[in-house]
Amino acid sequence: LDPALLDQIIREADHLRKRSNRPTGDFDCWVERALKKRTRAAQSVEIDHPGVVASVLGSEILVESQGELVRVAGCLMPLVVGDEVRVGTSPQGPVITESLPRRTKLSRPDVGGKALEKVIAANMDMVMIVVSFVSPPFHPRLIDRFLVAIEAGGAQPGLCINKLDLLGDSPMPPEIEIYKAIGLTPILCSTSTGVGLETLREKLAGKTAAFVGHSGVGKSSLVNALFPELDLRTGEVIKGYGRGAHTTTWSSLHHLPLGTTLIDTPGIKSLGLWSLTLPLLLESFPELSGVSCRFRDCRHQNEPGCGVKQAVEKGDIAPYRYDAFLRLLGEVQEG
Ligand SMILES: Nc1nc2c(ncn2[C@@H]2O[C@H](COP(=O)(O)OP(=O)(O)OP(=O)(O)O)[C@@H](O)[C@H]2O)c(=O)[nH]1
Ligand SMILES: [Mg+2]
Ligand SMILES: [Zn+2]
Repeated sequence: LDPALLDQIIREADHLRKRSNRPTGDFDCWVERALKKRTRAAQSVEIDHPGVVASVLGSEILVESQGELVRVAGCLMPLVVGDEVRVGTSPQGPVITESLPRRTKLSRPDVGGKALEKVIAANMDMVMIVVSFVSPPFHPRLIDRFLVAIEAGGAQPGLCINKLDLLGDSPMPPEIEIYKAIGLTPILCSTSTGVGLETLREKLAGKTAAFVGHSGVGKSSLVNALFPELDLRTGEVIKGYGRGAHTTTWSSLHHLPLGTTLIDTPGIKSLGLWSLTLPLLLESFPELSGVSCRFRDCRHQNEPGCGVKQAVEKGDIAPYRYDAFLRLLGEVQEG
């Protein structure tokens, strides 16, 4: 018998004894009872199957398993949409028997307690940052923040700019070329006219992708456009404010034909960065980390002769992105 398992059984036996009204008798008897309890527990869930968490509503979890949605009540595991689990049937109903390690995740600090990590979704190959033209207005600053959070969680970033129909004859914002230059070519699209949707579909083919961004940019509309049978709820942008009405209130996962899986998420007001370090920040700015600077551990901030600052002055690094870097540098957790 494995010594760790033996230890565990002894602990369980001791626990049974302490909880009993008559904690007397030979300890062996309590070990025997603990073993019997284990056997019963093992019998009550005979088979479990792989599944993926499709939505989480408090302790109620919807798991997609074997092509069906299974409702698991009273689950105490800290699961998020996209988590891979095993689900089985106990006499009390469906239970999650195991949650598997996450391959990737997207996190932010918990709004309630900043020292806690809040995982938005797990196991996606790509996180599609969605922004819009005009309504809500184009907010490129959020893109830089998402790029850091996505890099930290191990998924690939994508950028989708929706509501192209609203741009009219106005010129393209200059930031679009800047993101192209760092390899994040935006997909310009409109769910109203259908432009760009085929490109988006191709980009996501066979992948698991989460749609993230401000409220009202059209995340749910895009998921609906890619898979019309879904009919997710969408909501008007509040007139005069240029903001969405926070229509989607929980994340949900959907399997599309041809092996694509999409995760719709609620719109966020702002994105805090979870455990931001200087190395992570630099990895999120490939155009900065690619420049050689003669100082080791340089913050590329005020150091005289810094290679990055020289590259900005020569025009090799977009001042807009360098400015974004400096803003985020102020949020780096020291030590
Ligand atoms: N003009 C225009 N309107 C769009 C487009 N895509 C979506 N909308 C509208 O924008 C509004 C918001 O769309 P949603 O899909 O609910 O936005 P969301 O990002 O899911 O918002 P939250 O769920 O609140 O985070 C709705 O009124 C949509 O009809 C588009 O390409 N062009
Ligand atoms: Mg939505
Ligand atoms: Zn430097």
